[in-house]
Amino acid sequence: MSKTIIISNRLPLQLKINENTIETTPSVGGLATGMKSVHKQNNSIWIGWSGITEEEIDASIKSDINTALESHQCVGVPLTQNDIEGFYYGFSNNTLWPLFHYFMEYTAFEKNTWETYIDVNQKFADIVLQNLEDGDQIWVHDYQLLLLPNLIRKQKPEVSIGFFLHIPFPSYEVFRTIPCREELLKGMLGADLIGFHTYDYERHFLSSAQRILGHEIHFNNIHLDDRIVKVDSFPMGIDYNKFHQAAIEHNQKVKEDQTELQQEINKHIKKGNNQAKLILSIDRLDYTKGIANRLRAFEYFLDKYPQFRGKARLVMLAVPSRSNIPQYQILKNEIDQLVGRINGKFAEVSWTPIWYFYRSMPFENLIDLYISSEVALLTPIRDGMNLVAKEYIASKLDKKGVLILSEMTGASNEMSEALIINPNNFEEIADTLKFALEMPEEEQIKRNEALQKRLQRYNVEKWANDFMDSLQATKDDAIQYTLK
Ligand code: ADQ
Repeated sequence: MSKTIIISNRLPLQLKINENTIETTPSVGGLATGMKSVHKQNNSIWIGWSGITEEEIDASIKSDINTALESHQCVGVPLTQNDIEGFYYGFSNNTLWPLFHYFMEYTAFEKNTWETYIDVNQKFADIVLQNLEDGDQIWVHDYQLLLLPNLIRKQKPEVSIGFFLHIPFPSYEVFRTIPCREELLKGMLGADLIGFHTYDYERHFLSSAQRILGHEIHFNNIHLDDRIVKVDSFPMGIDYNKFHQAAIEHNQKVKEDQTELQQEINKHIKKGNNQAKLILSIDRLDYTKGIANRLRAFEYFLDKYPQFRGKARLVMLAVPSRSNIPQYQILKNEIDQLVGRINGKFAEVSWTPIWYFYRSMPFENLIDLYISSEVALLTPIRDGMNLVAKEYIASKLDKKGVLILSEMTGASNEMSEALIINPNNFEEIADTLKFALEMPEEEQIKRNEALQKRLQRYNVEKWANDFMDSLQATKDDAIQYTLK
């Protein structure tokens, strides 16, 4: 029986080795949750890195690790410390990530990390080829594996390959600056179907393929010498029911069963009419997410509208990420200083303007925060999609709450009922915050009703199925085309 092979940099589970026992826990990220519906089918395997380098694995437990992975339909790609340095921290996150998010000043072009990126993509290809059988479909994910589609295609010309990019694809003028631009495009064009979150990213990619490689484009098809590659947009949804259900369970909890965080929130904030409203922000600590901007805009808001001092509080959760890359350390220091300065400037005995958490929180607490906050303020400078915006809305059972969302996120294209802002315009953010905090409940409900309907319909399962159906259709068309 043919199967689907999902490939991403990381496997959808975390491994923990204690002495001689191996524990696995599922990963929480957007991609892992998103692909669950495809992966849970019996005829699918997931190939990726386990999160533990070869140097960290004792030879005596290697086979136990493989068995543990196998029981979750996973296959590990063995990577060394050197691979991770050059491929993950180096070329993926010090070159592609900043460049694709328009942070050109952070983009390093280094020959050695590029070479490791090629080697590691080849390691992934080798494992895929070892597991590939006739009739299998392949779905490759994200910017760490741009070369993989073509590496597989070269060995297996007939195989069906889909590729999805989770981050923005930049405009041609930005993309053309990278020395290995041709190799990257050729790598991606090994796929039959290339998917992006938005129509804009799709157009940028088509324009680069045309202008850099000189390919002919008809609508969204790229004509290669021997094949046609289809390019399309597939805006990723969320597991709507998971968030909706979690919110129901949250609301059913009696006081004693509530999380400590929820009890604290209740104690400090929800004090009858005199309550301070919560403004929530959640992101990985990343310069693309506009966290420093958000803090400055919040400071400006408290300066411009002093009537909100003591009446509104920013709850900011920043999840540690890539903390051994210098830019991330610099950003962490900047945020620490900003939070300290703003809290020092405005705090009163009974009110601190910002609650700042720098850590990962369990899912239960994420739900506490989504449900308890009157406003979500998400201000990325660039973001492929932004799932937090969708999760916030899905968790609002009573449909009350206001989403303020940056126009630089992919999600803003589908969420026009949210309050859409330019993350660089502090004046606009401050005015929108005031507007959000004063928005009548009927209007909140009306906006969220429309948003929820859409999120429920275009959920992550639909996203994955649409992509797979389109991949199948592309392959069928290609067969027809060759027969003609
Ligand atoms: P990310 O940059 O990681 O994803 P995002 O889309 O917001 O950004 O997804 C983050 C996910 O992590 C959410 O599902 C959220 O619930 C979860 N999460 C955040 N904080 C958490 C915490 N403290 N504990 C547990 N879970 C937490 C990349 C791209 C995005 C794109 C996604 C999916 O950068 O633009 O939307 O992939 O394609």
